[in-house]
Amino acid sequence: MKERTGSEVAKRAAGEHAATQVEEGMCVGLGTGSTAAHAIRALGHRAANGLTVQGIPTSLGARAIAREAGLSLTDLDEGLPDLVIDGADQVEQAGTALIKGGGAAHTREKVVATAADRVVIVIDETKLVDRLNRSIPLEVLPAAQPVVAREIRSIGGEPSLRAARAKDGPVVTDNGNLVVDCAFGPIDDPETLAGMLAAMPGVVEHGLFCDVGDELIVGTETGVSVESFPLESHEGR
Ligand code: A5P
Repeated sequence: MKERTGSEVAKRAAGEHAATQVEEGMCVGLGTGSTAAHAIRALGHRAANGLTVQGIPTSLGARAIAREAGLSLTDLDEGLPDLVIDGADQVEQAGTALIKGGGAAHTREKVVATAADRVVIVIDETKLVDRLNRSIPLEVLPAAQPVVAREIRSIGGEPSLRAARAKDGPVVTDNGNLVVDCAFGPIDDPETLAGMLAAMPGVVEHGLFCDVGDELIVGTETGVSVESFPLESHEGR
């Protein structure tokens, strides 16, 4: 579930830095969320100043921001992205794992990231943790929700159907499915958990991304740091 953390200044620093990596003629996957939105708007400015670029949005939200920014849009049928710029809800300080799906867009985000040559993750520094401990969002077929909930409990998780804020009933994704947020406490072995979640019938996609990112841009109040995955732990970062 979405908790707003981190300053807009830090998110903007990360997003705008990522947008500088886009080169003439590229096809760019456009991530979802407030940090990726800064990258999309910065790309819109660059396009207005002559950069030729095409975007593949990962959600209806990203699509709306990209259209407002004046970007040309395309889809995976027309070509695969050279680069994806996307946010995350939590990132392991050391390793390759991160959690996405706070905006219920993780299925398309994972598809576009998997299709891309390079994946750039943009976050503010509040998202970095020693061990992942947020709930993992699952996109679930509506008819499968009770079965998935039982399976999650059987592996020690606590499932919670995500409720909509401005509508009665649950969140419905861009793909017409439900979102079940699953609390597991601190996650020691994200790869193993990712495999278990992926194997559950009715789970369209889970929000654990292991070994998907290539580069991490962390925004702060005063600038950015850029690292390659797998990340190394930095004391006191
Ligand atoms: C969308 O489903 C998520 O995966 C987002 O990428 C994530 O929630 C990051 O959003 P913010 O940049 O708004 O924190």
